[in-house]
Amino acid sequence: MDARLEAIRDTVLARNPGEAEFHQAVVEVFESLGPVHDRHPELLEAAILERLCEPERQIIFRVPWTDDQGRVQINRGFRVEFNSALGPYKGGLRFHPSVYLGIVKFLGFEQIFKNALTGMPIGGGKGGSDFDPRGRSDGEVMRFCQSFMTELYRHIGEYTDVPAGDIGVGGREIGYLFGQYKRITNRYESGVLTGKGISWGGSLVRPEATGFGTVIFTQEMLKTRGTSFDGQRVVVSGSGNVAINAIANAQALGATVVACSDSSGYVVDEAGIDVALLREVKEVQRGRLKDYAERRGGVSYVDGGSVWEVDATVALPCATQNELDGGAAARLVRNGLLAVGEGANMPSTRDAAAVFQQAGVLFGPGKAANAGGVATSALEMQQNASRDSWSFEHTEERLTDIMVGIHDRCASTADEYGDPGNYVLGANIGGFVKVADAMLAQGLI
Ligand code: NDP
Ligand code: 2IT
Repeated sequence: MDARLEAIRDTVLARNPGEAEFHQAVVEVFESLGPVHDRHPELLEAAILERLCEPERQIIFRVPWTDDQGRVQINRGFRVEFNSALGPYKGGLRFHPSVYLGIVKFLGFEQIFKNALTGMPIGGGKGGSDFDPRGRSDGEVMRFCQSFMTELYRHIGEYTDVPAGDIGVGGREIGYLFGQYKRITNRYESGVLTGKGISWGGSLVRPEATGFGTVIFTQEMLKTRGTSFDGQRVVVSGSGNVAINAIANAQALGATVVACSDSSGYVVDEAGIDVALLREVKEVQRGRLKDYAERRGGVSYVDGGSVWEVDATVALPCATQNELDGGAAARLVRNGLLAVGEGANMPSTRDAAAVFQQAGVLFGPGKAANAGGVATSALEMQQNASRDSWSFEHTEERLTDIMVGIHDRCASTADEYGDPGNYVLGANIGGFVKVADAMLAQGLI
C-alpha cells in the first residue's frame, strides 16, 4: 500500500478499535487508491480519506419490546449515516444476532462506493439490530419493528435517510416499519423506506433485484472471456432473498445451480435447484433448507459443513461476510472455477479474494456485483417521487442497463489505471472518484 495511505489507515484502525469487519473493508479500499492520490494530490490536502472513514453521524439506541410470554426483551438498534455527498443516506437494515457497530460500519462504508457506482443520487448508510428474528412469531417481529421505528423515525426521511432490507429484514419487516413511521409522523411519505409491498408504494423487481443483478454482472464478466452462464455448473451460498433470485436468474440463463445453503447446512441437487419449491419452503413457510431437501427427495443434505466443498465453474456467495476463506478458494480454483460474483457483502475473506485474483478467476466484488438491489431501491424512490409505478419489463430493463453500466465502469477504470480485468480496483476507484469529487465541491463539511 502507498505509504501516505498507510499512515491514514493506521489512524483509522486505531480510532476504531475492535471493529474487525470495518477494518477489513477500509484496508481493501485503501489498497486500491494509491494511483488516484498520485494523480490528484489535492485529495490528500482535503483529507478526503480521513473524512470518508468517519461517519457523518452514528446513532445507537435501546429497543425494548415484549415477547409472546409477556417478558421484557432489550435489543440494541443502530443507524450509521456514513456519507451524504451524493444524496440522502441509503442502505439496508440487518436484523441478526451478530450485528454490532463494526458490522454496521463495514456495511455502511461499502455502501458509499456501491451507491456511487450505481450512478443514482444516493449517499451511503446502514443500520440494524442484534435482534434475532429466527423462531419469533409475526406478533413479536411486529412489536420489535414498532419499537425500533419509535426511535429511528426522528432520524430518517425521504430527503434525509432511506433504509431498506438486508439479512433478516424483508417485506414483512419493511411493512411493520413503514406502518409505524406513518402512524408516528402522520405522513404517507412513501420515499422514506424501500422494499415496500407493491400495493403501497413498492417497486416491481425490487424483491428480485439483488440476485438478478448479481447474475447480470457476472454474465458481463463471463462475456469478456467469450462465454456465458449457459452450461455452467453453479454453486450459490445462502437461501435467502439474494440467493434465491440469483439461482432463478442463473438457471434462466441456462446454468445448473447444483447447491445452496443456510447456516445449518447445504443441499446438493445435481438436477438443478427447484426454485419454485425453494421459494415455497423459504418465503411462504419460512422453513429451513432441510425441509426443501425432504420435500424434493433424491437430493443430499449435508448437516453443517461448507457449501464451498462442492465444485463449481461459477460461485455466487450470497449469504454473509467472510463465509468463503482462502482454503475453500484454493480448492475451487484447483477444480476449475472460472468466475465469482459476490451477491453478499464481503463474503470472500481477504485471502480468498487474493487466491481468486492471482489465479486469474473473474472476481466481481460485492460493492459492484450486488448493487442491483440498492439501484432498484433508487428506482423505487423515483417512482414514489413521481407518484408513478412502472411495469416489470421497464424496471427490469433499467436494472439491466444499470448493471451493465457498473460492469463497464469497473472494467474501463481498471484499464485506465493499468490493471485490466481487476474489478476490485475498478469498483473501488470508480466509486471513490465520484464521491471524492462531490466532497471537494461541497467544501469542508
Ligand atoms: P436473507 O436474510 O434473506 O438471507 C440470508 C441467507 O444467508 C440465509 O440463507 C441465511 O441462513 C444465510 N446466512 C446469514 N447469516 C449467516 C451466517 N452467519 N452463516 C451462514 N449463513 C448465514 O438475507 P439477504 O439474502 O437479503 O442477504 C444476503 C447477503 O446479501 C448479505 O450479505 C446482504 O448484506 C447482501 N445484500 C442484500 C441485499 C438485499 O437487497 N437484500 C442487497 C445487497 C447485498 P439462515 O437462514 O440459516 O440464517
Ligand atoms: O447491501 C445492500 O445494498 C442492501 N442491503 C440494499 C440496500 C437498499 O437500500 O436497497
